[in-house]
Amino acid sequence: MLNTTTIKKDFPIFRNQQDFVYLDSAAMSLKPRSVIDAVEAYYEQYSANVFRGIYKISEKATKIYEQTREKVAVFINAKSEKEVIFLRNSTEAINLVAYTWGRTHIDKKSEIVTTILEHHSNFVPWQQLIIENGAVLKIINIDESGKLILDQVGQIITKKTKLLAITYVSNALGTINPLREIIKEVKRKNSDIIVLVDGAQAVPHIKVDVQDLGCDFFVFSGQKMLGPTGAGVLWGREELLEEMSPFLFGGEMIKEVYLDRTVFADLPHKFEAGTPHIAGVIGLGAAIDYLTQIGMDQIRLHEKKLYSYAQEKLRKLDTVVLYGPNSQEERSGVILFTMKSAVHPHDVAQILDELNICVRSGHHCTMPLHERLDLSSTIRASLYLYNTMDDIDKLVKGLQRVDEVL
Ligand code: C6P
Repeated sequence: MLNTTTIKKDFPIFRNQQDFVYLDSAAMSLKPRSVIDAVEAYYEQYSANVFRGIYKISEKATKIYEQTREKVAVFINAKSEKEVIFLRNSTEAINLVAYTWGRTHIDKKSEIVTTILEHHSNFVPWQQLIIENGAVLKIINIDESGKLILDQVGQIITKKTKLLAITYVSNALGTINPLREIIKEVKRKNSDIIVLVDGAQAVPHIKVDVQDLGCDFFVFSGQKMLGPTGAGVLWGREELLEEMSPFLFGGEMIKEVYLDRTVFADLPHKFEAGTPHIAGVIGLGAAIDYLTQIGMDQIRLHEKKLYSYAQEKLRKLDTVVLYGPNSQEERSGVILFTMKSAVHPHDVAQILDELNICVRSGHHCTMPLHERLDLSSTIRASLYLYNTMDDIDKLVKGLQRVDEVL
């Protein structure tokens, strides 16, 4: 297990919130001192715009902003930092692809394939596109354990399929999709298919290698991986990004502007119109340093052990129903459950909050998945590197309290 006593000391919130059990990192991770310091240093010491000034503090801001791009490229094993685009979050990144690549390549004769596991951010942009242009949206289902029915993958792909939009890790069931195999199979059936991976719940928790996965686009959000809000990433294969038109037009995404035409900037700046979230990106760089120093393999191991422990304790409790795959290898540290007594998840979350335990209740932005599970609402406790077995014990005690109260 990770040394959580030391790790907790790195996160000021644990000093500011007494007896605080944070089990909602899938929604938003906590921030270590080093990330807060990096953001503060930018605002206090060199808060200039990037790429615009030829004075020292602007050059420093540009250098550190661009260094983060290099860090991201190494972190996800991109071929080049030109393939790393800074945007606000995963949602914006998926919309960028839907509006640029999607609206150029997908027409009414096309098919898009996605899965029932998707977060709304990797579902609604494609649904809206097919409503607009008459293309077909096909959905890969899950089995009773919450894993994708892999036989359906090969069957659903046709010559008309243009895109597979798929999550790496489900934010609700915690399922880790065997992406490498899925992508291999999909491309074997139709080598022209473009694969977009929603990595929002993967990058913070497991080692990601975009080249090894064989995908074409990959998105993630800094705020779920110890970084500030408002700084996320779109990674795309260089050839694809090169041929795509810009999403937003304006400052910094241009090379030359004439009265009748504009020559756009080279990658990655072509997709970063306007002043970016400089402090956020710099903070993301510090978050990557922190995660790298701890080690992604160690983080994954820690979460696996915690989930195992939680699974055992919650099963013994016999008042909850757990959802998602059983095996630690096939799932992340997301614990999704309902109470056998049919207490409403919001009531459970409220009672837990009275005990300073933060969990999420509702549909977790996965309404189609909840409909598939025949549930309108669930409770989700999600783990990260600062969580401990003691946190799980407190959750279990909290749920016993729920049973007493309701
Ligand atoms: N899921 C959760 O509590 P943004 O908001 O753009 O940073 O991330 C969107 C998103 C996309 N894909 C997946 C798999 C996600 O889990 C999320 C965000 C949060 O589950 C907030 S709804």
